[in-house]
Amino acid sequence: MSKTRFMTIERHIIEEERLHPEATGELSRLLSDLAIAIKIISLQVNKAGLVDILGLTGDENVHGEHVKKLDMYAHDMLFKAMDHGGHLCVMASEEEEDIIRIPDDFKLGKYVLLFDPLDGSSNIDANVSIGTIFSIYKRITPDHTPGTLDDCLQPGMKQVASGYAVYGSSTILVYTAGHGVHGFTLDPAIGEFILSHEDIKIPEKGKIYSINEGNYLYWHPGLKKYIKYLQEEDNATHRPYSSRYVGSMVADIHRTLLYGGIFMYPSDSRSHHGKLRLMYECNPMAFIVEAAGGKASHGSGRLMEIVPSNLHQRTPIYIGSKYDVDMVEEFIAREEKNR
Ligand code: AHM
Ligand code: MG
Repeated sequence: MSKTRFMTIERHIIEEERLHPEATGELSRLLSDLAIAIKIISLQVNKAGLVDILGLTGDENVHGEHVKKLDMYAHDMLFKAMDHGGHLCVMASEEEEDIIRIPDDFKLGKYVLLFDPLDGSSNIDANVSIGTIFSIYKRITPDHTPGTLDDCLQPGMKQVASGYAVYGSSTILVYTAGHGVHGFTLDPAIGEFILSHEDIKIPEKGKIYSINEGNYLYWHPGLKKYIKYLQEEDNATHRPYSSRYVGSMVADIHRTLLYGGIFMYPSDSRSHHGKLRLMYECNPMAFIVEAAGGKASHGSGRLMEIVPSNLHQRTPIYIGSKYDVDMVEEFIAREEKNR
């Protein structure tokens, strides 16, 4: 039997807040509002096949990709759930080119919210897991004024909280406010997120690697050697590793968080900055994985130290168990030296 206490996410957030006597409760209310938006998105994702919501809107997003209806639904839902709480001064979404201002008639708060409303959306039609990712910062511009682009463009290490939901065989919400990573499973019967994974710690080393191997030809030679190394036999280091790649970052990183190992989306000779977005995808995941004792790198340094210059910028990412991320960095560095 699990020793986990029966605890809803709202209660958990309040109990966490009590550990910080200086807290005003604003962040707690913000997180609770997010949990509600995620419940509603989850419901819609589950109904996707039923309500003829699958398919394209016909529009393209700022990255030139086709936007699915559910992406826009999730984007609108998050905006509507978060615009009037009084906790935020500005938002930004992977689905929108510019920052999103808080409407004039609503109170402004001290936090900044960035989100990827529905990550892995190319998987929707095949019923493969997808997810929502969020990232929260404190504003750097003066209180009671509208938030700006500068509030959004902060390095990942300045995050105060981040989280994600995976819409998979069940819906799981994982979040951290910097200390401890906690996972909650949505009980559809009562519509509540219940604590199911308390204080998640990522294994120090794993036995699984996760990368799109179709891009092998274009990889850095150090990365090619690293993957070959993982495929060799060695009992002491539990090689060969297994390969797992869902193609939905949230699902791949959620598995990595629980089982250990490494998830990679590298830069390559065709995509010099990789594919995944620093602000909406990589930083929030890095904040969680580091809080769970893991590591996130851009290949030669800490991912969360990147100083962003653009809301939609991309970055290579190597994330997971510390041992495994150290190892890939070493392979890349060694090959760089020999070049
Ligand atoms: P999206 O934001 O358009 O959904 O794209 C991001 C997704 C990630 O979830 C996933 O890790 C990656 O794209 C997969 O890309 P690829 O198909 O190139 O392997
Ligand atoms: Mg995405």
